[in-house]
Amino acid sequence: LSSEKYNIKRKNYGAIEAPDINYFKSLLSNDRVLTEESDVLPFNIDWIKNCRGQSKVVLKPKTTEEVSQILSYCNDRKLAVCPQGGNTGLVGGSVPVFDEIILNLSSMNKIISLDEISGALVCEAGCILENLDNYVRDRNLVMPLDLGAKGSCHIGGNVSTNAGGLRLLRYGNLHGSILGIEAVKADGTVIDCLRTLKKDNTGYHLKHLFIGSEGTLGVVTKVAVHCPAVPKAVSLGYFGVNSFEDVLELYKSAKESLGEILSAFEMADNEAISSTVENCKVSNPLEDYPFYVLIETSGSDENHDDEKLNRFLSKEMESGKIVDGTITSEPAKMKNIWNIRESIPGAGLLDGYVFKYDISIPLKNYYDIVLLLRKRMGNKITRVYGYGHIGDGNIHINVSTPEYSKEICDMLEPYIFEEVAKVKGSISAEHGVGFRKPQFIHYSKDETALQLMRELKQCMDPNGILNPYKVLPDN
Ligand code: FAD
Ligand code: 2HG
Ligand code: ZN
Repeated sequence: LSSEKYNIKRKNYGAIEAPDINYFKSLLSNDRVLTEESDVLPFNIDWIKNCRGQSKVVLKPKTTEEVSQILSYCNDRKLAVCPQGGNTGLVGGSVPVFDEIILNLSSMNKIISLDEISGALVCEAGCILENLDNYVRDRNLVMPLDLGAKGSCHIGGNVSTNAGGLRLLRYGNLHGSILGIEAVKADGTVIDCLRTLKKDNTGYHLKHLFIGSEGTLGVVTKVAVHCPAVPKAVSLGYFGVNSFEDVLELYKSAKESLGEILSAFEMADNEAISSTVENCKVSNPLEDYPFYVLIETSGSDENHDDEKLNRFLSKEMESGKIVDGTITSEPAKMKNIWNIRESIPGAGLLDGYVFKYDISIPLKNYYDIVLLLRKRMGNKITRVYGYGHIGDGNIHINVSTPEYSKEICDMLEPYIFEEVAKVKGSISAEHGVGFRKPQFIHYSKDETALQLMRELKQCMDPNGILNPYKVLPDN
């Protein structure tokens, strides 16, 4: 698929020429300037194969200084740039639309320091989340976020999208966990906000500008993250539930009964799990139920935590809200259960094509859109299913089809966003706006807020070279 289907025009940026490539080669070693079509291709295509750019060059800087020099040069030449981390983003933000230069951060992957007492980790933006988690776990700490893409996504990408994930319920969002950021502005200026302090009210909280701005305000080059202590006792419950009302009741009850040890509360409907079992060849330890709930506890006292979880289970089996289930503290078994949950995003791709929606919605309306869509789409699509982070009021709705179809897309959009706007939800809870959603951002953002966003963009990147066509709608 190409960006042509969106019917947008290339803006008036410079076009890459041979002297530009020579300049980049003089700055970086030859192997960090990719220009062969086959080498560049994977960097042009996003994870869900929805967006495909036509970039001719990938640059892989190793240092902040190199990023600064590249941006300063691009800004002078008015060459557009697409910052890219692990390219796992789900809204087309990480790949170019036309011929933007791909600035891939994967070679900036060094860990700089870890304060084992405070838990402050400082590293380069291109570190892979899972590598960081393994590193800090060896030192009795954990990363404060976890997501299915952990094996590929970068911490810089996580920060730039303000990624949520599976344990936001426990650790909060990245605005709380990111202690400091170093970023490079479009003109090459290095902004040094790389402190490791928990508290710092000296003026405007500039680091937050880079959290969730999806590469449109600057390139994140280093981050300082607060890592909590590794929980000594972790248990996972995986339950079959008969109705969505029961899922909500269970959430309320879990908060009351499990309190401070509750670390994840996820749900998936029957079709989310059955399509994953079918397409990804994973096995489901439970029979068929309308809904599945995954509850994780993380605490410091195994006996105390187990007792709490078992008490919760007995109570809710008696009440009938949990119909069937399994609880385990064995790492291998917990991994298998998480693997079912984390495989859901990829399952729809194996049906052919998948339309993905990521919405925040009041819990009482949480599942309504799935039902509305099933009715609306009938047998025009392969399946519609809902799953996600109940604890954060964030549902993912995936609609799979044999292949991309404009007709189906037009039936889904803006319909879904209109439904979300009716209940004052968000049309993008945790994945961002990227290339896929700027034209719909107004369903969740007021014009005054959009105007301030434009002013900020103008101030930080007056030539508009950073990730054009993304996040901000055209006027
Ligand atoms: P990319 O995809 O490369 O880029 C994402 C955006 O950030 C782009 O706009 C890009 O321009 C910008 N960017 C990247 N790096 C930088 C940088 N250093 N400086 C400036 N801008 C930059 N997301 C969630 O929130 N929660 C989930 O639970 C979750 N689960 C996922 C599961 C799977 C299987 C997959 C494929 C994706 C999932 N995602 C999830 C989405 C995605 O993984 C996250 O958005 C992730 O944070 C993106 O990181 P990345 O390094 O791959 O960034
Ligand atoms: C998840 O929670 C991710 O698994 C991905 O945010 C959701 O692919 C999706 O729709
Ligand atoms: Zn998610």
